This record gives sequence, C-alpha cells and structure tokens, in this order.
Amino acid sequence: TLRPFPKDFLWGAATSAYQVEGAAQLEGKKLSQQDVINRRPGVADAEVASDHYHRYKEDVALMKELGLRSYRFSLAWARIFPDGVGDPNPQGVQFYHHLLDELQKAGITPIVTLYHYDMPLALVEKYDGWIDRQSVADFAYYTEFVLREYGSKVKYWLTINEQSIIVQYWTKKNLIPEKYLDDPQVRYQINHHMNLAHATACKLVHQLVPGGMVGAAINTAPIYPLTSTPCDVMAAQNALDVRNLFYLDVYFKGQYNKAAFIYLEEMGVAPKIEPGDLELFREGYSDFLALNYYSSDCAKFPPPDAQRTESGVNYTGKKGEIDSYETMPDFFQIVRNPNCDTTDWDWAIDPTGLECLLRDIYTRYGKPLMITENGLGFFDKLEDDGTVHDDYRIDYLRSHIRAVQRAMHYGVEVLSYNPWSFMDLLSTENGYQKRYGFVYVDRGEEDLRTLDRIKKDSYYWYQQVIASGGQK
Ligand code: BGP
Repeated sequence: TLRPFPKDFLWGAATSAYQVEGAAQLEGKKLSQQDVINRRPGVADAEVASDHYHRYKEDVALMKELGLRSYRFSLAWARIFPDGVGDPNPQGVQFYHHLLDELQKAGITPIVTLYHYDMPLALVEKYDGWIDRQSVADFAYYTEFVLREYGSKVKYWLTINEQSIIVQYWTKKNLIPEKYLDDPQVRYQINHHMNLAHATACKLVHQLVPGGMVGAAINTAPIYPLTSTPCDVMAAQNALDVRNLFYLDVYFKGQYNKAAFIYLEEMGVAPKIEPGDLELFREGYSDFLALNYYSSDCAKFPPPDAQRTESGVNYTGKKGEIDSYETMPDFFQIVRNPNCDTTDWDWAIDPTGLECLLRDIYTRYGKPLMITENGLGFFDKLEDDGTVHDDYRIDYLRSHIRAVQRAMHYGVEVLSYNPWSFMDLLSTENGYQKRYGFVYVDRGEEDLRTLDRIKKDSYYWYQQVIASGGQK
C-alpha cells in the first residue's frame, strides 16, 4: 500500500490572470500582449474572460467550499504597472490585496506567478518586449514592487510560466512580434532574457521575503524513445537535453545544459551571453520547481533531410489533427506515442509519465517539486438541469493524483498539487470551447452569457479527495 499524503499537503487549483480576470481595460489597467491577440473567430477574448475581477469573492467562497488549501494564480503586470514601469496603478494594486486577504480569510495558501504570458503592451511597443534586454530590468522593477507590497502575504512565488513554449511554438502562440518569426536565434535570446529575469526575481525573493520560496513554472514531459533502437534512444536523450534540461539546468545548476548548448551553437542560434550572466544564474537559485504536466512525449531519430519544425497545435478538438511535432535536424523528432490514448486535442494521456518525471527530476536536482498545472481539456456539456457530468475529468485527475502519490511513496518531495483549472477560463487556443475547470462558467453566446458559476461533478469529487487526504 502507498503511503498517504502528508497532512499539510497543499491541495489546490490553478488559473492565470488574463485567462480569468477580464476587466482588461478597467480601473487603470492597460492592455497586455494577451489582450490584443487576434484570436480565431468564435474564440472569446480576454476583455471579460470569466469576470473574476468582479466576482473574486464568489470565486474564493467556492474555493473554500471545495476545501482548497492552495490557489495558484498570476498577477497581471499591466494591472499593477499599466505602462510596464513607472507609476503603479492603485486600483490594480488594491485588487490583489483584496484577493489575497479573501484567500487568507478562507485559509487558502496563495502560490503567485509573476508572469504568465502577459507582457504589458507598452513594453512590446517600446522595445518589442522580451527581445530587448531592458525587459530584464523592467521585470525586476515590477517584481521588487510586488514583493514589497505583497511579500508579507505570500510565501510561494513563481517567476515565469512556461518559457519553453516560446521556443517550441514560435509562430503559434502570438508571443513573438511578427518581424522576428524568421530569425530562429531570437527565440533563444528571449529565453535567455527570461532566465535572467527569473534569476533576478529569485534573488529578490530571497532578499525581500523572509521565509519566502521561489521557483519557475515549467512545462516538461518525460520523453520516451519511440523504439528501443539505439538511435531512437539517443534521440530521446537529445530531446531531453534540449526540451527539458536546457531550462532546468539553468534553474538548479546555474548553467546551460552542455549538449543542448553545443547543438544550438552549431545551429547558429545559441543566445548571446554577457559577462556576469552565468554568475547571476547561480546567485538566483530556485528553492523548488513547479511543473505543469499534461502529457508525455516520444522521440525518434529524424530522417537525414529533416528540417527544423515547431510543434503543431490542434485548434479544433478533433482527434488526429496533429501530425507535426518539434523536429531538430540530426538530433530528434518528437512523434505521437502509439501506446497512449489522447485527449480530443491530441495530448497523450499518461499518468505514469508524471511519476517518471517527478522521480527523474527529483533525483537530478534534489529540490522539492510542486504541480502547478495538470488537467483535461474537454467540450463539457451543461445539462438542462444545470449539471455537468465530467467523469472523464475525474478519471484523468484521479490517475494523476495516484501518480503523484506513488512518486511521493518512493521518496519524492512534492509540496502541492494544483490542477488546471479551478474554474473554466479562456483556453489559449480555444476560448471556452475547451474547458478545464471544476467550476463551469456560463459564457453562452455573446448576449446570452450569464457568467454564472456551476459546480461540475468533478468539483464534488475533488471535495471528497481533499477531505479524505487524497484517499478517494
Ligand atoms: C499551459 C498554460 C496555461 C493553459 C494550459 C492549457 O501551457 O500555462 O495557461 O492555457 O497550458 O492549455 P490550453 O489552454 O492551450 O489547452
């Protein structure tokens, strides 16, 4: 039998600012990069999202009733500093105080992300955002203010959400200005600036928040060789270095993964490193790693003529749409895992992969881990009687919770589990068609939406899970 979860385990749930708040241009907030993305027709925008900005009290009451011990959310930089730097926006600053106070009254531990894809538009217009090294100093300015303001209310800080996404989906996620899309080095330079920003924020947390703990939130997946041929095994090792350790070695060893860096240099895309950068990496060490886990990957050795390609995105929710995954010439090609079922959006469902990943990362770096995203996107159906029967989501989460428990049984230190997402929110590619929440948000058609909150079956199930300490 598996050892039970510790009594103080933080059972939580997650969201991010632009995906739930709405109020994109209200009460002093100015636009962020996310607010101006040209979303495909029919996909909701961030203007209203789930209207959490106005309904946070109701939402925190629902969290309390659910029994949450932690809540992972992000601050909207452009709500606090509408122009990215300069004068703070008092109403925006107050909003997060109110939210944090409400959470505190409900006995819920906040886990706060500083940056979740939403660069203030002012900085994108001024110098193209993360492409310019000035972004590191501006992020530090924002971070220092935030830590002085909320440091006494927040112990757990997450720096940057999923910086690898920019590198792996460079044309797809609308995060790089168009004029740079053909320059492959830019993606690695942005990533380097994010590493510097991350390290600076870690240092600041250590300086300004007594007892504070800080880490990055990264999307990582275990990478299996497609077959047991030595060249596929080699390709899986190459992919591990480039897709995972290239990020994690910076957080925990203060250096770039050697194999990945040499390969990128040979490709002519390695980032420019200035004197002192690597020292900063080492000074800005992480206390833990936050993992966003949805699925696992498979790798094979690419054919000799293969070109560099980014990963595909399934936009429709019709299984089987994705046939292109990231390819690195002469190094690896990511392919579909023939042994795993997938979600409607072609994401492999693999709870065992989560256990593998947790054990592997903990063995490598020996630092505590937390899960800050994990969940199943689905076309949920609101029944006429106001219920949502999402047993598929319950199955998904139950098997992943068991994987976390198994990893902990074998010695991995996991602090917290925060499924994506607490409530339905603006999915990055599919708006409200692809839902993840325990709480359904009625977005209806434009003029029909009530924005009512409706508890899904998974809400009642997770309530039992938490109440029973993870035994259900
Ligand atoms: C992660 C992001 C989240 C969230 C999630 C689900 O990469 O950190 O912001 O959106 O993925 O992705 P999607 O909305 O595309 O289904």
